[in-house]
Amino acid sequence: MAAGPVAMQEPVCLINNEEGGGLSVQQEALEILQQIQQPVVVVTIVGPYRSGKSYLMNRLAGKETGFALGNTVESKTKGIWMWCVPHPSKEGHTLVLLDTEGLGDVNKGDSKHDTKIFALAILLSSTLVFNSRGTIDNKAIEELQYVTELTNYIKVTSSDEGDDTQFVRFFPNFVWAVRDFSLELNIEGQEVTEDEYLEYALQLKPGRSRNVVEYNLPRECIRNYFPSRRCFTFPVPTHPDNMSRLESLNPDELSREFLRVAEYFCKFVFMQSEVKLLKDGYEVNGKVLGHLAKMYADTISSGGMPCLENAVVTISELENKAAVEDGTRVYQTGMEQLKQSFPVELMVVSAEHQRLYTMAIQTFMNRCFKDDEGKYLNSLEKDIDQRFDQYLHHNEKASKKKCQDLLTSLSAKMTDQLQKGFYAKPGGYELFSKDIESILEEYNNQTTELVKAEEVMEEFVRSKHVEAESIRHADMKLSEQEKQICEERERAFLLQQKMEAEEEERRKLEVKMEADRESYEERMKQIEKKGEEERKLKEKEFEKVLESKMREQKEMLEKGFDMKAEMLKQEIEKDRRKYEENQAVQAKQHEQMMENFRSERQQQEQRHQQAMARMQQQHQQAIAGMQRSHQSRRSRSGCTIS
Ligand SMILES: Nc1nc2c(ncn2[C@@H]2O[C@H](COP(=O)(O)OP(=O)(O)OP(=O)(O)O)[C@@H](O)[C@H]2O)c(=O)[nH]1
Ligand SMILES: [Mg+2]
Repeated sequence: MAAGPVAMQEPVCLINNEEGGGLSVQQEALEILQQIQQPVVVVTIVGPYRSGKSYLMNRLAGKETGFALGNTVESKTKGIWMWCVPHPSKEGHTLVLLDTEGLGDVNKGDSKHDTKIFALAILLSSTLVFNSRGTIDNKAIEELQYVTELTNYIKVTSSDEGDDTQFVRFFPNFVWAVRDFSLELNIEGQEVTEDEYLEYALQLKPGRSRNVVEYNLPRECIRNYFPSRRCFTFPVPTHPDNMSRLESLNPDELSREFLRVAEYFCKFVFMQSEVKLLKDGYEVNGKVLGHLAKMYADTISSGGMPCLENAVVTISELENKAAVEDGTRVYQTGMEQLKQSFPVELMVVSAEHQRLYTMAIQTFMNRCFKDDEGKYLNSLEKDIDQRFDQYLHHNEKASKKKCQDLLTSLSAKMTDQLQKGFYAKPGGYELFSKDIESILEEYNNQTTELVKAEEVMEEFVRSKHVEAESIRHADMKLSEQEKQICEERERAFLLQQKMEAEEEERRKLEVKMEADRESYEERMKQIEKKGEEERKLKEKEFEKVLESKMREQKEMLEKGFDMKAEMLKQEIEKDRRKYEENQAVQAKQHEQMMENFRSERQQQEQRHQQAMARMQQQHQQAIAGMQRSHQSRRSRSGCTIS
């Protein structure tokens, strides 16, 4: 499972207000987010200043204190503060709580700043809590006027400035927390739920007068942008005398009803808040949230408009690069461990390569997204392939050294005897041959399955050939014919050894070919799986939007807003067309990527076949050459050895 959240004892500032109106992301917060590999659920609270936001966030964090509260009329929280805690009910997830600066503080005198904070809150969260006091009346909704300005602060694609029809795809779920609520939930004599109360407050008025348009605008924005809306009404938490020391009160000093609603609210937020998603449904982890915060804050601060699609592209590049590094690390760490025990059998290297390759590709796939052309996967493939070759080479080197050392030690006595001329006597050739034989027998026993064993043995036998020849030549015990028989035997043995060494090379190539074939199959399997997952994510995102828009359209139709319903109908049709076009493009791109991998594989296979054919040809030429020289010597000497 991904690394857990950083144990944060208290919140830190994520986005700071700079002098001159800028907003800057704080390094300390980014470093914390960097370490969070888990998917994040981001809950942000916004709302008028001095409305109890920080207090409610502390309850979500399960603590009495944390986000600083102010007891004067002056606004307390500045910028955006962050607290990352382990998610209380979703194992393996981190809950990121963002507390924001209060909106509407007249002393600030800069309503644009408020809209920027509001836009950032929306861009970063998966659940947005709007916190206000009293009731949801027109004044409260006017306090949410920032929603009407979001088209100036957020765009979905680089070309659609001012188009808000796609906001619903990316916007968080919306929760309205009404504090110090003292009314009865009763509308026109009917008891209603809190959610019905909210929906009632968001109803549109018929007509086209300026007043009606102004009245409807924020309501329409809320209805159209936020796919899900919920409401919680909190009573006053305690006696007014206690209010200034709310943080230090015991539970029995708090109103029971307040505690009940607070608990219900927290439970809802924990259970229903989803993981923050990027466009096309990719899950955001702490690291990506950090990138997003930096990108969005920098853009907004410099007067630009964050573009969600561009952000996804930038982040996918960063993440895909990191995914390649993750994959490489998994492979390399494992292979380095095996390297400790080099030399090992070729099959052991190959099996470990295969196991780690699969793990590396899986690791890559878990993190990568929008690698539509397979560019990053390809680079991981190439990197692993190169490393595999290097490890094979290291193993061969170690193996060769082991074989050489073994032969040196096994032949030490013989070398000594050679130097002392021990074999320079009648019958010396037989003694020499026997010694060589027993050295080779022992060598074979100890090097079964070691790579390069045959090659090293061939080198050894070849190196002793000159000495064998002079001992044979000088051996008075041998007749001329016997000498010739011995020479033929030596040559046959050398030929045999050369063939063994070549066979060893061929086996190596075969193992590599098999490894490449398995890797290819694994890769294709994983690409198919990833493609299917990505398709499903997009489908889910589209269905969510569709459901939200259809619900709205139905309501508009029922309430007699025919024109709005018709507009929504057209919007839905346009969305569907776009979605289908997009899916078709995606499918084509996916097929193209598969095709590229298939053709690369064919080329690789061809290269292997050619190498194999070359080897076989060289092998046959070597045999033919040996046979020719064998025959010519036979005809010259009249030797009868067959
Ligand atoms: N009446 C009332 N007061 C509350 C409630 N919750 C907190 N307070 C008090 O209101 C004051 C402000 O609370 P904060 O949580 O700091 O409010 P805030 O919205 O974060 O304020 P800013 O950061 O300045 O925007 C503190 O004295 C709290 O004790 C509540 O539900 N009702
Ligand atoms: Mg506050």
